[in-house]
Amino acid sequence: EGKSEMIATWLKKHRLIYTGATRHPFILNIRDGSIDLSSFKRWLAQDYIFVRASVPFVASILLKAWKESDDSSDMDLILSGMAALNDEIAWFKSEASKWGVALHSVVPHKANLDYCRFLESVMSPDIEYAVAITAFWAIEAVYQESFAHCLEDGSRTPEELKETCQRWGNTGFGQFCRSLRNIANRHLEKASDDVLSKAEVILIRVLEHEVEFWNMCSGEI
Ligand code: HMH
Repeated sequence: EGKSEMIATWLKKHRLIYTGATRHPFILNIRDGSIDLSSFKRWLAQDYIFVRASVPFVASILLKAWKESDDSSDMDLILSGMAALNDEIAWFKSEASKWGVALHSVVPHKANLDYCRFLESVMSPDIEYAVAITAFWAIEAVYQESFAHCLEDGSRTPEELKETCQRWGNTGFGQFCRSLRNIANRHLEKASDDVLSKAEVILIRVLEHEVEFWNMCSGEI
């Protein structure tokens, strides 16, 4: 089995769950304009909590890159990801006030708590860089593919949601995800079979958590 494009191999193998995460009804409902605004507000509030939890997660990847990577440009890319999180947190605050969502009183739902706990487990120093960067790529790629789909020709995304879709669906973010994927592939190429199987499991876990996260936002709770 070739190791040169592990991510492509895994995406083929786990196509169903990947499509489940990137073409979830929540996203399809944004795309066809039928999204219930209370679902969108629930997503906004819950994702703010998740994005805040992503800061130490990305910081842990930066630390692993500094210790384990042979290429200093890895750190530049991860640092730009951290800077984007800073921007994103400010965006969530202004978007929430626009929609009348009170971020300080948001209670995280179970799927969100589970996902944040998973992020924390990947922060452990025991998790190899190749495994953690695979998780980081998958987390970002799901949002990129999902929201870009809402902006494609033929989509009927409501005007007031287009800015949200642009945040993750823009071409610059697409390039960022491709660069992360290249880094992941490069490190997976030289990884042991043991690390490879851990990375594959992490990838599936991310996709499952993403589906649960969308489910939580679509639900009536
Ligand atoms: C749940 N997954 C979730 N939220 C996000 N903001 C991203 C991925 C992308 O950063």
